[in-house]
Amino acid sequence: MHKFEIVEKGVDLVRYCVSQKGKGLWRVLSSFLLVTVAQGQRVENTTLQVPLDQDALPQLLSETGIFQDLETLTPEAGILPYEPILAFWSDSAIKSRWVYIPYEDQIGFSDDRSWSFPTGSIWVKHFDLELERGNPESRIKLETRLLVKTSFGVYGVSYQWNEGGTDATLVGNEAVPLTFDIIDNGEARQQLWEIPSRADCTVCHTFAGGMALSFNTWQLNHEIDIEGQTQNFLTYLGNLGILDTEINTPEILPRYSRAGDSEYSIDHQARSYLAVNCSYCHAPGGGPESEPFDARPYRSLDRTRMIDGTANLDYGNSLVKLVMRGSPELSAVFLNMSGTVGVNRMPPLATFERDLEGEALIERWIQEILPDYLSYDEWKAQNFEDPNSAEADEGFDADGDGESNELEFIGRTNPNDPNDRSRVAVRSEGSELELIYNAAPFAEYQLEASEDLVNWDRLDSPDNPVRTLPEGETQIETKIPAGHENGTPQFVRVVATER
Ligand SMILES: [Ca+2]
Ligand SMILES: [Ca+2]
Repeated sequence: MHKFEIVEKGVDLVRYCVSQKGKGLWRVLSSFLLVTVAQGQRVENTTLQVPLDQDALPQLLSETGIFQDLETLTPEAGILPYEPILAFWSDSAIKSRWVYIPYEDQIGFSDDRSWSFPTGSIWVKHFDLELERGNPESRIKLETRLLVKTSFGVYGVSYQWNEGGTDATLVGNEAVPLTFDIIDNGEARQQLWEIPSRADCTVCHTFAGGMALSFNTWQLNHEIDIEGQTQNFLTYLGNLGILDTEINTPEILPRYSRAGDSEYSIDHQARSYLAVNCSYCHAPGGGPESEPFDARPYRSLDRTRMIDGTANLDYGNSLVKLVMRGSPELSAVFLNMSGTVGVNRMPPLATFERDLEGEALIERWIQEILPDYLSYDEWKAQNFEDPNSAEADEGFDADGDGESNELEFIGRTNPNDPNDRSRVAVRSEGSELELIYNAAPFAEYQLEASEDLVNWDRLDSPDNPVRTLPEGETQIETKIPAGHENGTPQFVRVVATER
């Protein structure tokens, strides 16, 4: 029999600490974290002819030394294929990607912010188009773009493929508009495409956006097939020494979700979509239209300033806000995506075709999910007679139940009722311990561990991913890895973060 003691703490965001008394001690063991990894070694590249000075670029893709076989797009040594979790919308084009980080240089890793890249890093993105949607036989090679990290920023260029698909030629400074006859859903129509100008590349590939937009923890924290083995791409990069740190427990790091990924809330899916498709501009310093909102994924919804935010374009209706809860038809963020009401479809570059799946996700988020959203100010106005009193402050515990008002806000409990607060139930089965807690729709949850109740770190276990409330649920269940160790008690708490 295991015996548990629940220790309640009144510190901000410390919900419950669970310690086991007696012999068996819950712990986090690196031996649980054994993962199969490809025994890949970093290989030096000796073929690349991609200079830091874009004026000295070779005229043909075949001369860049990126691919050893242009037909199959097999890269040269030291150039790694990769895939993001959530691809930026590119008008149904099929994209393939590779990265090169200069040998012996490393990426400066960050859990949830932009990474820093060594000068000479190269990202290669290749675009195919199916002239008949859904028919792989109709695939043609369109263009192959390079993004090169220079000492002071990045430059972007493109190589346009010839009709035979045998080689591609460097495109000049100007954009190249193209038109294709395609068959979409059995109907013949035309699809516009534009090879971006060099200046266009750096409109989106900004410092604020992290330069290489899809090369970060959020996008790469997933399992992909590498050299015939399935493994986490972050772990792989860490093991190769391409990252400046090893990633042994990628599960605890953030990641984006795709539309329809039921392990994540609709809110998480929608925020992922907006982060990928909007935040490279819609973030401070992100570009000419960076204001009025900030779509970066780690911002709480309140701090994105989307809810009831003033839209640059209100479609002639003063009721239109950036996001109007419950009303997609009054939400500029949604209207701008579809472009059916005006001509101002977003994003303004690199797309001529609507993303119907993305639109459906954002529409549903605004219509069905956001009506339940409250900012802290709105919540305290509903819960306190005088919302401006010190008693209504985030840090205050108005009902003395050990939870700050902020915590009650995140958990949607009553800040004036000491009997209403977040609860964590503990269930043990065999050697497993499970925490069950009520979760709120606009929060993320993750476990932290401590040996002294003072210093807390994320519980370093594959069982501890960032959790959001799954659709149709009210509770989250999280396992704690169990074991017997050196006699040091392991305390665990659930941390709720506003999203
Ligand atoms: Ca309280
Ligand atoms: Ca309470």
